[in-house]
Amino acid sequence: MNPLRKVLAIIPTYNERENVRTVIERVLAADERVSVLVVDDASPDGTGAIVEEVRRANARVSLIERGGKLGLGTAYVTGFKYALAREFDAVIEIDADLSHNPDDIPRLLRAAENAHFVIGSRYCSGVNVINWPLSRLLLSYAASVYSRFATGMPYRDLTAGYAVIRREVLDTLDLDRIRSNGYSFQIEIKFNAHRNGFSIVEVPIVFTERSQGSSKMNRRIVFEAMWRVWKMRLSALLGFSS
Ligand SMILES: Nc1nc2c(ncn2[C@@H]2O[C@H](COP(=O)(O)OP(=O)(O)O)[C@@H](O)[C@H]2O)c(=O)[nH]1
Ligand SMILES: [Mg+2]
Repeated sequence: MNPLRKVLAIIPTYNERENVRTVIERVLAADERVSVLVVDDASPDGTGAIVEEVRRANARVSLIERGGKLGLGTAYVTGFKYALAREFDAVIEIDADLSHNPDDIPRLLRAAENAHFVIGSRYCSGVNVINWPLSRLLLSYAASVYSRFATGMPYRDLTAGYAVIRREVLDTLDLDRIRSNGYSFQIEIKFNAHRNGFSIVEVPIVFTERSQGSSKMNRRIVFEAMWRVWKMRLSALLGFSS
C-alpha cells in the first residue's frame, strides 16, 4: 500500500466550545502528517468563532461552517469530499469531545499503513469504555452485536466513530446517496468498505466519556440504526447500493 503522506482529521462539531481548541491542538501535535478540518453546524455556543481564530493562526487547520444542524453523517460526507478534492491519502474520523484520545493517532496510522480501514475499537479486547452509565454501555454494546448479526460483518465495534479511512475506500462511496446519520452512518461506511473487499482491522482504544459539554445522541439515532442495518443487508443482497 502507498505510504500515508498527508492525512486529514475531520472533526464534526456542534456546541463544543469547551473542547474544540484542545482537540485541534492535540490532534496536530500527535502526528506531523495530519491536518485538521472542522465541520461545524452553526453551533449556537460560538464553536465556529473559536475555530476560525485557531485557523487564522495555523495553516494546518481548516473550517467549514454549515448553515444549521445537519447531522454527523453529512458533516463527514462534507469532510470526505474536501479530502478527495485535495491530496490527502487518508482521513481520520474523530469526535471533538476528547472521548477519542488523540494520542492514539500514531498507532492508528501505523495500522493504516497496511489496511484500508482502521477501526479504533472499544470492544476488540474486552470492553474499554470509561465513565458511561451502564445503560449507555449496554445500548452501545448491544447495537454492535445487533448490527454484526444484521449485516454479517465480523468486526466488534461497528458503531465506532474513531477511524482511519484510506482514500481508495472514500473513492468507492456514493457520497451523495448517504443519508444516514449517527450510529448508522458509521455502520454504513464500514459495510460499504467490507462489501467492496477492503481490508478492515480493529485496533483497541479506550473511549472516555466527555467531561465537558453534552452528548447529542438521541433515541432517533438509535431507532434509525435499528432499521437501517437491515435495509443495508437487503440492498446488498438485491444488488442495490443502500
Ligand atoms: N457538525 C455536526 N457535528 C455533530 C452533530 N451531532 C454531533 N456532532 C459531533 O459529533 C461528535 C460526537 O457527538 P456526541 O454528542 O459526543 O455523541 P456521543 O459520543 O455518541 O454521545 C461530537 O464531536 C459532536 O460535536 C451535528 O449534527 N453536526
Ligand atoms: Mg461523545
